Amino acid sequence: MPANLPPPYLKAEEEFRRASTAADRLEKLREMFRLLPKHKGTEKLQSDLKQKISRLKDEIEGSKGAAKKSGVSHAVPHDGAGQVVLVGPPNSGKSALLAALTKAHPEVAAYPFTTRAPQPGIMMWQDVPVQLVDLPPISPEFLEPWVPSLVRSADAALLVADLSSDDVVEALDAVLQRLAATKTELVGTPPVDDEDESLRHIKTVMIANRCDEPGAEDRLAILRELMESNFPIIPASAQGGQGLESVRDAAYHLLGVFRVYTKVPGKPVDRSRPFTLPMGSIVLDLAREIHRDFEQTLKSARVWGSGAFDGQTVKRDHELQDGDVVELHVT
Ligand SMILES: Nc1nc2c(ncn2[C@@H]2O[C@H](COP(=O)(O)OP(=O)(O)O)[C@@H](O)[C@H]2O)c(=O)[nH]1
Ligand SMILES: [Mg+2]
Repeated sequence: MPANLPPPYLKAEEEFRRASTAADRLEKLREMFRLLPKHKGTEKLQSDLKQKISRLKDEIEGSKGAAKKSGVSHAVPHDGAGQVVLVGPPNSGKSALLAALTKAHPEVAAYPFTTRAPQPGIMMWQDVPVQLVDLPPISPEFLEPWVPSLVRSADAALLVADLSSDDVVEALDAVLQRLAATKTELVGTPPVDDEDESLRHIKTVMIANRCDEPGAEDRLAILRELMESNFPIIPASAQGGQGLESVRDAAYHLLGVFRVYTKVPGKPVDRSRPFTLPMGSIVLDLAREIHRDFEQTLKSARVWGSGAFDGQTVKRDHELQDGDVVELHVT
């Protein structure tokens, strides 16, 4: 958590923690968003607050609206280090990418609209599990009503382009426009000072899929010319395997997290499962992640790894680095 949050914000946060109804919690979250200074250092917090507001709003509306009547909820509980949705026009290869990168077995077919429900799968990036979620396509004529809220509650998106189609750019524009109409904007770089609490920016990388198909190279050149200023573009083929390792890297790096390993005093490091924390996290953030009570009881920590650190004792506000090994000392 960034230091120096203003007292009115902290007060609202305290009231949020104590709020007992969903409506009160929503009101407090909105107040926190209003009171939060908007700058680079609070970027992650801004995005977390918007995500929480969006989810809580869905929850409140869902419990009185259509979802309850039909008994169907399409929400996908987050898993792993973060959730990345696969978004794009029909037949671009979203399901094929999920199948190539995870152990999930979505239906992949040459006809559009094969995917009807969200399909999650776990992709490994080194030793970190990342959740990918395959979604139904978005086109000028077609948008499942629950898709925007799933995109809004994700941590990031892969926008999948179809390099086998001459309409590749128009199809992507339609996807972006339909989502924007629901106040959901896919962007390469989210703004750091956005004051509109209802507008969600989702950090996105474009995957130019089906790069093995005839004519793909020319279409890729056009795509780069028109859209590379908005999104990083990674050419790939779910079928041929080209570019898939870059897609894997991109999906992980979109999450903006790093890894920390923990050890108990006198015991070896637990390498089986890294903790993933938002960039810039400090020892206290790790402690909170492990156990609520550690916030109060944490005294100091020892860190191995980053730079000069080889078991040095550090303070609670010491900033951690990727790959650090941390031993927490509590009272
Ligand atoms: N040549 C080629 N075909 C692909 C690639 N990715 C998907 N396809 C084919 O494109 C069609 C649509 O794929 P699918 O994953 O169902 O698309 P979705 O509608 O975006 O989920 C299927 O026939 C796939 O086999 C690729 O990278 N190269
Ligand atoms: Mg599909």
